[in-house]
Amino acid sequence: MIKLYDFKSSPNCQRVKVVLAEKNLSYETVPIDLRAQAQKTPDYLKLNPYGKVPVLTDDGTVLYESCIINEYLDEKYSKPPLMPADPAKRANARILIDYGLGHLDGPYQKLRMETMKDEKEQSKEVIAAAKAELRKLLQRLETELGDQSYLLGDFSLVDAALIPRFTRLEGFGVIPDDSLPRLGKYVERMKERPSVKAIL
Ligand SMILES: N[C@@H](CCC(=O)N[C@@H](CS)C(=O)NCC(=O)O)C(=O)O
Repeated sequence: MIKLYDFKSSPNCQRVKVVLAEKNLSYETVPIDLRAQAQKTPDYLKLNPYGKVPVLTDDGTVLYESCIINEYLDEKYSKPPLMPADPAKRANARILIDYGLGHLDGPYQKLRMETMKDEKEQSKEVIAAAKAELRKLLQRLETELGDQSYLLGDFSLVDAALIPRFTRLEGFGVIPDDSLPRLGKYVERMKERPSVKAIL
């Protein structure tokens, strides 16, 4: 039986839940209350020494790091496949995930931290600059999408990895934007998928 140690609103848990749903896998959820620091208890640290969610266990296999968990699920439960068969295309998929999560992270965290401040203390300039930088970086994904429905053509681990970030970018008002028309429609399309609806 698969178990997911989960915090409901965590984007890192959400991307794993999207893949579990896309593969129609049943699993048990173990709620971990991050506000109560349940991720830092000695027992939890035995599962994930980083002290973070998610953790996924599967018949004695214990895994952490959401994108690594998703690759494991795709390799072990291969239907439907969520990565291309071709090694070069697989590598490109990983580049897109790294781009969307890693490369965008600087301005994304800047925006997040600034908007978490008291409204009076927020800098409009910092917020506007972070949004502009994010929109500039998102052009790469706008181009990658082209006329396709999903980032690799068919739904893949790339879409699952990035959707929690896109929904947050939407929450911050970065998207939709006139400069990113395809991405805007893509996020709407993604939100119609049952696996994504379930995490919203
Ligand atoms: N790279 C990790 C990041 C995991 C992560 O940062 N999880 C957050 C929740 S979204 C967490 O557990 N934060 C609590 C903490 O750091 O103490 C992954 O992809 O799984």
